[in-house]
Amino acid sequence: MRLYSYFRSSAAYRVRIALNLKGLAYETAPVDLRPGAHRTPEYLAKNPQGLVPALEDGGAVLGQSLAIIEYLEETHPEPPLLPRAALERARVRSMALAVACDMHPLNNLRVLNYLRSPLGSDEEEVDTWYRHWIAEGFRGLEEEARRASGDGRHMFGATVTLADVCLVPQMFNARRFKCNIEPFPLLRGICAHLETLPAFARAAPEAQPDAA
Ligand SMILES: N[C@@H](CCC(=O)N[C@@H](CS)C(=O)NCC(=O)O)C(=O)O
Repeated sequence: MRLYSYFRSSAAYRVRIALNLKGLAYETAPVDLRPGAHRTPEYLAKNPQGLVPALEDGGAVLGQSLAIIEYLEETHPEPPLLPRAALERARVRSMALAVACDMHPLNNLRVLNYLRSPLGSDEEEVDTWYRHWIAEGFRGLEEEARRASGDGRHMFGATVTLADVCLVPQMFNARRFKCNIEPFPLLRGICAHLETLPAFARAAPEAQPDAA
């Protein structure tokens, strides 16, 4: 398998964690977002959505991190990233989607760039925007984790799930943009634990071949 990835992409970071958790070997094909490598005809031929990550498997290329992770879950079910019971699976997906659908898209590079130009926001306004949406999302997730975590070290129950896979990269982004994460002690504690696990540590931005 080949993963089109950018070291600081939190969506790619999710897929790297999932691949590592499932013990799947892959090669990294770096796509540098800074000069716009994701908008070149070569990359768009691979992934017409023009975003990273994309996973190539057996000649097929798939975009969207959660679609990729669900594909890996179906093709490599062990260890499972979703619980067995339907209601529990839905709860884990609900937390994962809060990150992937409600938080991350508002703070994506192209959205921040659009705020700068043509909308004319300065860096302070962009930071305010960024931090607002992190705080809004984490507020709900902190409470959900309080209800669902079984041990204070995982978002749901006492094993790693898709919700954890989505949380850690989002926390990385929050720290990178100096968001106030003090009000979210449970999320911080969960991340502190997860980041010690080899599958998460090897997926971290600073551990990637294109880290710079
Ligand atoms: N919903 C997509 C989001 C993918 C995405 O937005 N990736 C970012 C990096 S984290 C990207 O390629 N951004 C390029 C841009 O905004 O121009 C997923 O989960 O894969």
